[in-house]
Amino acid sequence: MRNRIWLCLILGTFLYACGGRERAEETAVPIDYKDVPAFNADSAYAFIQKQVDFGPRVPNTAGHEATKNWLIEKLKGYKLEVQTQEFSEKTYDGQLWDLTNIIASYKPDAKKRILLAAHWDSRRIADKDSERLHEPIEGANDGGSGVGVLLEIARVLAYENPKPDVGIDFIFFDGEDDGEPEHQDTRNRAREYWWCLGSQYWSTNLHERGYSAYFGILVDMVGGRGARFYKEGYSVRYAKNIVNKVWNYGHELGHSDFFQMRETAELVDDHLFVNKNAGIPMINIIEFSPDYGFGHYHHTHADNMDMIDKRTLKAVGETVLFTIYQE
Ligand code: AHN
Ligand code: ZN
Repeated sequence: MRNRIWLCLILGTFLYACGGRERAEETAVPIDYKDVPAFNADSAYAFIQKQVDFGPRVPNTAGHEATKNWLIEKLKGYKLEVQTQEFSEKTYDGQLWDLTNIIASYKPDAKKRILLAAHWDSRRIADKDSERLHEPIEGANDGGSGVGVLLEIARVLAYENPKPDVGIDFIFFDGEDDGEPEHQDTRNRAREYWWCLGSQYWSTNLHERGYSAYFGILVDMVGGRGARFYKEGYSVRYAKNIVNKVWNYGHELGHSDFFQMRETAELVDDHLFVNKNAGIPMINIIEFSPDYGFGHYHHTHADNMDMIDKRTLKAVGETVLFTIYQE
């Protein structure tokens, strides 16, 4: 990949009024980017397929358990230091769910660290569909894609060169996608947010005392065909400079179709709790349009492999990988 992009800075055009002369001064300033290995979208795609093949990753089910074991083994195979955080939470309908956050560290002794996150559970209902509303979705994009992109980054760190200078912590949050159903008249007020159970737990019970990171990036629904990523509201509120940096990198890499320079609403997602409770500035790369909101597939049975596009995975994966290599 090119490691040098020339930025032409028009330093100034000076008009000399006296004498009527005009002089334009233009200087080309080279910006040295660190070299970055390739992000393999085929590999990320295969990781999504694998998750979908395990079945819905709904807590307290066999598919969830199988996916958990596969994820842990996979991350260990990439020579990461893997820790799990097991806990139980009550759901809005009174079930007790066994949840597991998975933390995998690259260069665990490096001081400067970047946190990369995705949720690995999937939704137990298809409440925005018109049929089979009470059946779990496959969650290829919602759940599968974020994990697929992060696993591919973990593979690159293990097998490709060069290596980044910073340490990286991957966090796979559990229990993200169990917000109350859309069509429901009585709210359970026992807790404020039923979404994001894993990140709510981790952000108030860090896996290591005093853990912090320079910044974090959450990826959620990053594989959809024709996806557009806008600057999400909480990301802008808590980590504006990181949003701008990542979006600018996306453009430099040629992914300006995907990374839209426009803001969208504030979305309750795992990054909110990482920002609020852990005090780590974390942005969210998520498909949510300021015009029509979530994609048509969202929380429906259309969230399957047919709507995953390797071009989207590549745009996001390349941009996130590039970002960590520049630190
Ligand atoms: C809201 O609907 C407010 N947050 C949903 C976050 C989410 C659900 N991400 C994936 N699924
Ligand atoms: Zn969801």
